[in-house]
Amino acid sequence: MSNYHIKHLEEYYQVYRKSVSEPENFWEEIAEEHFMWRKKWDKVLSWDFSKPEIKWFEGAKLNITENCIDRHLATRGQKTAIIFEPNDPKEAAEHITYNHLHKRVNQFANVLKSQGVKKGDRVCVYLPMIPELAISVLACARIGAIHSVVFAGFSATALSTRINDSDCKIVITSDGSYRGAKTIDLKGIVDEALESCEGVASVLVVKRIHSDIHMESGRDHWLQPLLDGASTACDPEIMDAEDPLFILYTSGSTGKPKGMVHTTAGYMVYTAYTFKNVFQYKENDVYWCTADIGWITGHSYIVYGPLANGATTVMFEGVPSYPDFGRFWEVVEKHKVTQFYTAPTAIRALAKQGMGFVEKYDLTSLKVLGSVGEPINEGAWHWYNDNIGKKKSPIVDTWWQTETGGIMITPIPFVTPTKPTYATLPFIGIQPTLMDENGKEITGNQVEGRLCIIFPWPSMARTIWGNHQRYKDTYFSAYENKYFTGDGALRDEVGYYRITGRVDDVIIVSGHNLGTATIEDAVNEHPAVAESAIVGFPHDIKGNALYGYVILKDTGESRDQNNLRKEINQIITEHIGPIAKLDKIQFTSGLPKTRSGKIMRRILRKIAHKDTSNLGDTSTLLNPEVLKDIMENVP
Ligand code: 6R9
Repeated sequence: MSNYHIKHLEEYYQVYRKSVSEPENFWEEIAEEHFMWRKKWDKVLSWDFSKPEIKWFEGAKLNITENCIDRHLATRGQKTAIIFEPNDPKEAAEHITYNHLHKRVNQFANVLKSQGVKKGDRVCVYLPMIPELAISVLACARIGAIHSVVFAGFSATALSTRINDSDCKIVITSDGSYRGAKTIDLKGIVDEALESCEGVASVLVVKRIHSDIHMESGRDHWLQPLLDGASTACDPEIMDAEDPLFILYTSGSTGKPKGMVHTTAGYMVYTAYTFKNVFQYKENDVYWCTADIGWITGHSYIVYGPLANGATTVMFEGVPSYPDFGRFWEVVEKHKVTQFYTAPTAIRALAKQGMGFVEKYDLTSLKVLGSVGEPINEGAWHWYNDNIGKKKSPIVDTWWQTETGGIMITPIPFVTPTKPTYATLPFIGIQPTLMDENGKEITGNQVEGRLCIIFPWPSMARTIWGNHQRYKDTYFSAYENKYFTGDGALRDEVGYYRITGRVDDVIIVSGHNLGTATIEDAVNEHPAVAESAIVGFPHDIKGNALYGYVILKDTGESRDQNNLRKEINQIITEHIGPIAKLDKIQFTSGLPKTRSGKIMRRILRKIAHKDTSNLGDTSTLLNPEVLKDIMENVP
């Protein structure tokens, strides 16, 4: 029996039992046999959820890029590590071997060093899905700098907030990006962001779209000439197991994004191990995850997990709809993709286009299909299973979070029998539980509650950058000695989990986490707005869309509501990005509030869901009269 590669259900249960009854021994064996260490650990695990403090493999020394690149060179040097598929299908794909990757990462690492970047410094990466994105991330890890990748769809304000929060000293960007038929002026966004970032001394610019951009002298440098002059050798910085590897921001219930901090050894071990099993990865497979490296899915399952296994991972620059809705399937055929991992929102959008775009392509290479980012509805699950997987490629509905670093609840393909809309069973080493609203654990099956995890796993985030108290308050204070996920879930009669969605003020739109508070802050910036409340409502393709209730300032003059709607969405685009635009905006005279002044979102949500037959308890409302006004004026 191999604990590293699980091949049938009995083995899963056996390994699972071991992983929870003797977790230290279990993870020690995995770490020992499958990774390269400069020095082994003194202690496998120490933890205290009340502080909270979690340490895995303390005392160990390693560099994650040695595990993701160097150790493969002897046997897989000529093997393709990354296939880059450009936005435009007419542009040739690029195959980067492990040998090449090694050289390019080292050169980039040397460029970073020449710019004064040292171990522990924060580096902001704001790039489209081009090879330099993966390479810059690995180059940071090579020299022990902490990368903070900001998704290149975020606005200048969102970018500057993130740069300043973690004091990045350097930004890596490009002259622009391709997105379907459009180009985006990324460098212009960086320039605007840097007007409010004093700590950034240099900007490295990748040439991608060859546009004529402003280069600030003394600050901005074209990357290529620097790379050309850099050595292809760079000794890896030897890191402690618990040294931070990266910061990645995620939305929270209050306005400011949370910089989740992931550390080195545990993250490496868990992402590699989950990748191997959840995708049943075999040596000559071609694995494709359609996420952007700007999100955790891209960090763990485009870069680190696949490369730690010596896999071939596809990086796709484009969008599913360009040049037409067959693009994903064309890429599957072209590169003979074996594992395909995407989000329900993409599946729904493609399903809507009909089978014409699917039937044109040969999808017989596919073995495993994955889903991530939001609950997958039954219709999308079946469409994916019937038409893409042809009922022979199991769907792994993988539940996890930026905070968890790796996949937590998931079927193992060909091992766990799947069930539509269910993420099924906890992965090896993961101990979930359901809690009720009064803090009591819900035992037994066929129950529903709030999803918590009762024991540490290697890839959990260790803190929020610069705000450990917020880490504790957000994740470890709702239930004593438990990590609270923010999600609701039900457990069926055989113990399978189904994630029902967020139970806090985070809304998942097209698989992206958006905090209502951040959007409200943006809306309130409009000079005519007095107050606002944002809730989610169901949407065919996006899963959820955003509904804004807006109170206007009483200025005595009348204003064109459609113009106001446009202006409000424009402000949201500037502050956060187009993904946070409101689908519906209702102007109202008031918002339902409790006596303590809290907006009763539960009621606003029901109205947005057009479910007004029973609004629940409204007796604690300070101003019940506003409900009538709101319900009568639903747009
Ligand atoms: C990996 C990722 C995390 C939130 C999470 C949950 C939702 C993710 C899901 C899912 C149902 C799944 N979520 N996967 N809900 N089924 N398979 O998406 O991380 O961006 O931090 O989002 O996404 O609500 O709490 P992140």
